[in-house]
Amino acid sequence: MTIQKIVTIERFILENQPQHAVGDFTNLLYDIALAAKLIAHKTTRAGLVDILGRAGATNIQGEEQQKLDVYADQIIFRLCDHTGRLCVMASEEQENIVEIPEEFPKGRYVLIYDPLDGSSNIDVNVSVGTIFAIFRCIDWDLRGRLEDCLQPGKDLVAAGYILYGSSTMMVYSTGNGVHGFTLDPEIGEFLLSHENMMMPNPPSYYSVNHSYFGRWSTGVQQYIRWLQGRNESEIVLSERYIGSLVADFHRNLQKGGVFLYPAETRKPNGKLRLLYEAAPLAFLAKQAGGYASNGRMPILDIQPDSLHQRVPLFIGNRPLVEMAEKLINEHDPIPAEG
Ligand code: AFP
Repeated sequence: MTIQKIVTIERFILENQPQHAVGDFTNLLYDIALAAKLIAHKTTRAGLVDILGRAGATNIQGEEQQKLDVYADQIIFRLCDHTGRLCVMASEEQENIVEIPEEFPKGRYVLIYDPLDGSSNIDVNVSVGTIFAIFRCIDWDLRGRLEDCLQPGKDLVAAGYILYGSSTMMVYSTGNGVHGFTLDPEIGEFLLSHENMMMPNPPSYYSVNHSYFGRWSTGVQQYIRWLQGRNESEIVLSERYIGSLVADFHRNLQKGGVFLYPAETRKPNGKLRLLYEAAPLAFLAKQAGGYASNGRMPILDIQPDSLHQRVPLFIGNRPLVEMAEKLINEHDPIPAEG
């Protein structure tokens, strides 16, 4: 009988930390793993809110119940503000950058996070996720500024997500492959379950919200027809769409495919955020052999100009994403500047 090695996330991070990583970076990943456990503990109890009290209602102790996305936001902030590892944070839940309080030391890294993406799915017991991205602080002598957060995805030093699904999983990359860990709730540890994840070929799925079909550009409509195996393509893909980005991305990472949230007439830049969603997942896709584009250029090359900037997203197996670029370039006029 072969005995499989059991590797905890702590051990894996320590043994695989990149050359450039200092202790702070390794510990920052531990902090995120701990936040993931605390958030998972709450999300798995979310179905009990009707019995135990709704968000916004008052619980037995007279305390206000928090919404889960607010809770997740505060957990990450409170775990990371005082450690001396960060110079600044930015959260999808907050309008402006989240400064490190003056009383705490300043660190070398920038943490960008979407604390609970897809939170409208929680009420119906569908998977949600946390997405995170780590940059280096631009000027180590200064306290963190907006400029530290507005870096292109190609400068990321790490990115990942936590999926709160039938199991809780943490998937991350420090630029040396994509690795997945499953939380064993009995012992409270993330254990290595998916080492070196690569998008398989041939791919299996395409994922999109079809209800916007009439509001997409001609190029995107042509692309959808191509994905469906029409227009003489030889593609054989099934459609799967959850409407929870982390879950949709995670499925396609394991089964191969493409996820798209294009621009449409009512959302000229799409819905998803460049810094909190698109760039970190683009970093992971690249590490897994895939590719992400806004339909014209790589997501990782886009220089953000504001914290909550939105971007059209095409992400998955490279040939599938490149076909989107081709059809968009052939059929759609280049949007005017400004
Ligand atoms: P919520 O956080 O409002 O649930 O939005 C989730 C999300 O940002 C992303 O996770 C999904 O991929 C996308 O929106 C789904 O949007 P549509 O409902 O327009 O398809």
